[in-house]
Amino acid sequence: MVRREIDAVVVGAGFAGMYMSYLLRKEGYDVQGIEAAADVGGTWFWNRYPGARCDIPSLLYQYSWNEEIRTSWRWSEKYATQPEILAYANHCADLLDIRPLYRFQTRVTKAEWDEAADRWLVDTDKGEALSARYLVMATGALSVPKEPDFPGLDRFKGPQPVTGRWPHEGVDFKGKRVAVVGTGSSAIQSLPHIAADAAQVYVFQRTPNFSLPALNAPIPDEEREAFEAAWPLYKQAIDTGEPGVEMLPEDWEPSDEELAEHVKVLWNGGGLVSTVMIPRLTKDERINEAACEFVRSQIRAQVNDPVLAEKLSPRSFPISTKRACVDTDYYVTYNRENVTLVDLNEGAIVEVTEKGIRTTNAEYEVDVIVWALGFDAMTGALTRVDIRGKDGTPLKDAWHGGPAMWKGMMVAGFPNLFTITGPGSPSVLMNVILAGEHNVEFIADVIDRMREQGETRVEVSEAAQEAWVDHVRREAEATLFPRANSWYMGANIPGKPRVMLPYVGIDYKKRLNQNVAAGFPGLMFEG
Ligand code: N01
Repeated sequence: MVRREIDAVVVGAGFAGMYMSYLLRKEGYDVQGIEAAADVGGTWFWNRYPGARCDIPSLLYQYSWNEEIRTSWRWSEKYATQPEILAYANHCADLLDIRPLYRFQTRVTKAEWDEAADRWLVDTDKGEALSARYLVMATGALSVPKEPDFPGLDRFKGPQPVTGRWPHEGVDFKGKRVAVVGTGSSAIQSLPHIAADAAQVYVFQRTPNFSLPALNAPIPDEEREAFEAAWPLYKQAIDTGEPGVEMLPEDWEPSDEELAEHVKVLWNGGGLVSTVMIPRLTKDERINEAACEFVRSQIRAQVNDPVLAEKLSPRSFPISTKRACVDTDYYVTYNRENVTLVDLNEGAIVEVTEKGIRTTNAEYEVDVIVWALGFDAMTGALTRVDIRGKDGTPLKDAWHGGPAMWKGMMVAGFPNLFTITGPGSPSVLMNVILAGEHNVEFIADVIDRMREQGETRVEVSEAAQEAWVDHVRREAEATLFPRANSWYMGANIPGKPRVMLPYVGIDYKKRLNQNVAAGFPGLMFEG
């Protein structure tokens, strides 16, 4: 087979993949991008369910590295909708002239390390065979939806859209009876929209979630101007890893009254800020429980029926150990006559029938079933490609006991393979566009150094990887995160090793900068 020889394959055309491809081309490398979707956007290409929005303020949820893009784009609302973010991704792709680098509607099926040539042999489902010095997986942390696996799925006659892979033509809920299964962010954002159209909605809930009000609104001009004035300082904070805003000290020891007041003030500002601005929220039980109880009191204040309010109130995990949701009108939607909560703790789903969903208690007849079951997060997109490292070892086998990797970017035994926002990096715990930038720039630094030194191969040492995995584990164990059955812990996918996937430390970018400055300790270069 004749393989096209190039410098790098970049898989994925989300924000991280586009930046990686752009940077490599700019530095003179021959890059081939590969993307399963028909166009750019990554998660924002697929998640088109009604109500899909970002939970990071839009002024912050954008590339920080390109002034032309930043100054030529104007976000309309505090939290951008999926169509607006997708339009932004297209705007970036146009300005960066990125599309010629990509093959769209193409998947990498296999990537095998060629030990003799120091190259990756990459195959696609369109029959293309490539030989690349570097393979960069910019495949996203939340890109492989968890599929429903209930018996009888095929019997149901109506549509069964999955939130993470929403039909482009949309779904018509007008006058329909609808089942929404799951109560994570995707369900919480879509329910008010579905309920406004549908005749009847049944929400199937296994575990209630904490949701915070978005308080979304158009961005006032003064706020835009203030942001613009503060931008140089934000940018500096992004690049150095310093906090961009003033925080209370980590050893803050408030009285119960001070704590309650602080939580209330933050809640009134809306969004995830209510959680990130509370020191030790995910470390200190007293502080965490105060925040939990405050949110529960707000659920009681919004939901008319006290029994229903209690069912919607999380009690089984500390707040923020599962990602808190950000909503518009989620809880008050339960006051509508056409919305019914089906508590799966009172009767689990047994099967999907021709007419709907049957639990141990009843059959719910519906016209549409919306599956909002989440994702095989952080590892799913990597392990579903047949990636084979030295000695033909499959990545899946190397990760049998959990994803061992260095700083979420490199795996021992897999030379010249890079991942972006992978396990062991902050990834989904921070603004993921910026997390991607941090990884892309580090990877570009490694590749540039290799060109300068005439090297053909880089691999992380077993010792450096072990030390990092151990550090990530110890940091997580000092928090309340392991108490939740969350996708952070891999607990939402049966059989997945229970490991805290993202890195909870707040020093990641500083550590990357130090590693570059010190000449990449832990990495072994050859060639
Ligand atoms: O998924 P989830 P998501 N039977 O995993 C339930 C990001 N995101 O797509 O908790 C019955 O949170 C499951 O129940 P349980 C964001 O980072 C961001 O909503 O396992 N129920 C849960 O209720 C988010 O955290 C935005 O008991 C089953 C739900 O399905 C992440 O994506 C918007 C079940 C899954 O919730 C994932 O959110 C949307 C079963 N067999 C998503 N299996 C923004 O705002 C699963 N469930 C940017």
